[in-house]
Amino acid sequence: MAWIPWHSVVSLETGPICQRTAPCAVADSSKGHPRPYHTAVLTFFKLALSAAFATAIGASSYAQSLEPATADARRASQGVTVINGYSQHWWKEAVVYQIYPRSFQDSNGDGIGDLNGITSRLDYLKNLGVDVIWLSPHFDSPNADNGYDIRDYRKVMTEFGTMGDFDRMLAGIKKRHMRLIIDLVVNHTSDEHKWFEESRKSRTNPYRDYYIWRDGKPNPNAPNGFDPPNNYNSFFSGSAWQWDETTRQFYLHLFAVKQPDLNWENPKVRQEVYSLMRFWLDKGVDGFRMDVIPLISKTPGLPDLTPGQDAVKLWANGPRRDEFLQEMNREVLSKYDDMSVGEAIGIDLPGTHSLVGEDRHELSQIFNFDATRIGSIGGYIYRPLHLPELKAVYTAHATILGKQDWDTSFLGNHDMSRVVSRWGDTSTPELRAMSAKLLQTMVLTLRGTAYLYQGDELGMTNYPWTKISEFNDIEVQNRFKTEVAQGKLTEQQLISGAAAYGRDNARTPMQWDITKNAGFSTGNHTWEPVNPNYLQINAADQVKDPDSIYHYTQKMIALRRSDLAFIYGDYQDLDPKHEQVFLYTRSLGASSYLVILNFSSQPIDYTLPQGIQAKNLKLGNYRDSSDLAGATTLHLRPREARIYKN
Ligand code: TEU
Ligand code: CA
Repeated sequence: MAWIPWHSVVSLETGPICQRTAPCAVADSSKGHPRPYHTAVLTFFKLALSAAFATAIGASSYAQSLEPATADARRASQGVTVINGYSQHWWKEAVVYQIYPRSFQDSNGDGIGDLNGITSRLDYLKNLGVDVIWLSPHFDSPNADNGYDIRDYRKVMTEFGTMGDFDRMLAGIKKRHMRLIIDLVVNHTSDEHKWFEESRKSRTNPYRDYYIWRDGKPNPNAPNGFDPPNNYNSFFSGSAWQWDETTRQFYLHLFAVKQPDLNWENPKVRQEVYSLMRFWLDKGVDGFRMDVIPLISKTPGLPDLTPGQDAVKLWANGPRRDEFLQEMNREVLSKYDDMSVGEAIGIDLPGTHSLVGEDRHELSQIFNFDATRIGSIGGYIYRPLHLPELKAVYTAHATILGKQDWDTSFLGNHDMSRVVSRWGDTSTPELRAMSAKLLQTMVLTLRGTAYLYQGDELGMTNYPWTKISEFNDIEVQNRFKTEVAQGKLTEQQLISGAAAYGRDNARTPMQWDITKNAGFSTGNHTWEPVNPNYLQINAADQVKDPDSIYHYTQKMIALRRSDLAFIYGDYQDLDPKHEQVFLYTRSLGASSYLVILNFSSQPIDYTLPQGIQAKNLKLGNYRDSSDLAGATTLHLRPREARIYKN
C-alpha cells in the first residue's frame, strides 16, 4: 500500500484535485451564507479515518502528524475543509480585479469615470474570468488624494454617481456570480469630514479627540511661534503636522494636510468605523481592502524619530494595532462571509503572521510590498531588477509564512507604475505583449490570492509624461513644491522619476477601443490624459484577437481555476540563482505544474536542473513550442512563459 502523506488524506474524497467547478463544501457565493454543517461531519470522519490509517503506519509519523490534526480538528469543527494543510475559503481561490473608478469608464461624458461606467463593463470582467472586484474609494470626497480622503463614508462621490448607481452596480456584480470588496480608508479622513470640521472648532468640542492634536514646541523663530510636536514627515513631503490657528495646536496627518489621522485610541472612533463597515456589508458588499491599516495605533507620547529610525516600520507596529484589529474582527468581520486584505506598508514577512494568522482573528490577508519595492533606493529611484533577488522574496514567503498565514500575489496597483513597463520590455510590440503575458503567468501561478490591476490584462504601459503640470498625483506635486523648491531634486529629475515610477501611470484612462478618448469618455477632456498608444493597445482589438494578452489572461485564469494545485499547492523555486530564468513548481498531491519564465529579452537554451523534465505543455505565451515533451533542454524565446503539467 503506497504511503500517502498525512495532509493529502484530508482531501482524499476530493480525489487528487478539487475541481473548482465541483468545489469541496464551499458556501454558495451569491448568498454569502455561513458554510453548510454536513461538511464538518464529513471532514471529521476523514480525520478519524486518517488517524486510524496513520496509526497503522507507525507511531513516529503518527505523533508528528498529530499536530496538523489538532489544527485541522479545530477547523473541521468550524466546518472548514482543509487542503494540504490550508483551510479552504472562496477568497483564497479568487482572482481579484482592481478598479480605479476615476479611470475605468465614464458614462456621462464629463471625462471622469463613474459607477454606471463600471456597470456597463461588467460582462467584460465576467468574460475575463475574475471572481472579485476591488473598487478603489467611491465615497464622497474633495479628492485631495483621489478619494483616499473621505468626507462622508455613507455617500457616493458625486462625480461617481448615486447610491442607486452603486446598488445597481452591486446587483450586476452579484447577478454575474462575482463579488465586490470596497476600500476602507480609516487611518485618516478628509479634513472636510464633519468629524474634523467639528474637531477643529475648539479644544473642548466632543469630536476633538477623534483626531490627534498636540501643542507645538515653543520657538519664537518658527511660524506661529511653535515648531511641530515631533519630527515626523508626511508620506507626501513636508512635516506630518499642520498648525491650526483656531485652536493654536497642530494636528497629525501622515499623508496630505487634507488627510488628518483618526485617533483610534478613542473607542467612539472605532465604533464609528465598525458601524460604517456594517452599513456596506449589510448592503451585500463582500469585504474590504484596508488602506494603510497597520498605521492606526500611534506610538504613545509620539516621541521624535531617532536618527536612521525606519518611520514606516515604527508607525506600522503600534502597541494596540492587533488589539484594534481583533476588536474589528470580533465586532464586524467575523459576523459576515467576507474577506479583508490589509495594505500593509511597514510590515515585513516575520510580522505578517500577527495580522493574518488564522488563530489571530484579524485579517484574511495583507499586501506585503517586499517584492514590488525591490530595487527601491527611495523616492522614484530604483536599481535595475536582479531576478534572483525577486525570486528570493517568493521563496521567503513560501518558507516563512505558515499554512495559516494566507498570502497575496500582485505586481501592480493604483500606487505603482504600469506592471509591463516596470517589470517587462516594452521596446517592441511583440516584446511588450510577451512580457505582459509572462507577468500575468507569474501573478496567476504564485502562492496567494491573485490581484490584477485594470489594464494589466491589455498590457497597458506607462504614459510619456514630459512636464510637471501633466501629473495629477499630490505625491508628485508636493515633491515639486518641497524637494525641487529646496533644490534637493531638479525639476527634470522629478519628471523622469515620476514618469518611470509615478502613480499617475496607473491612473490614465482605461483603453477600451480606438474611438475618441480610447472609448473611455465621449467628453472633450479627460481628468488624466489618455495614453496615445491606445490605437495599438485597447480592449476591443484584443477581445477580437485570440492571441491577445486579454485572451491569454483569460486562459491563464481558466487554467488556475481548473486545478487547486495553483491555489493550495506547495511552491518550490527550482533554480533560484539563475539570472534570467524563473523556474518553479506548484504541487498538490499527484498534481504538479512546472512554470518557466524567461525574464530576458534574449533567446536562451535552458537546461533544466537535474531530474526535472518538462512534460505536457498546458499553456505558453508563444503560439507554439518546438521542444518535445519530456525535454530537459528548452529553447526559450525572449520573454517566453510556459506552464507544463508534470
Ligand atoms: O497608499 C499608501 C502608500 O503606501 C502609498 O502612499 C505609497 O507610499 C506611495 O504611493 C508610494 O508611491 C495608500 C493608498 O493606496 C494611496 O493611494 C493613498 O494615497 C494613501 O494610502 C493614503 O490614503
Ligand atoms: Ca463620468
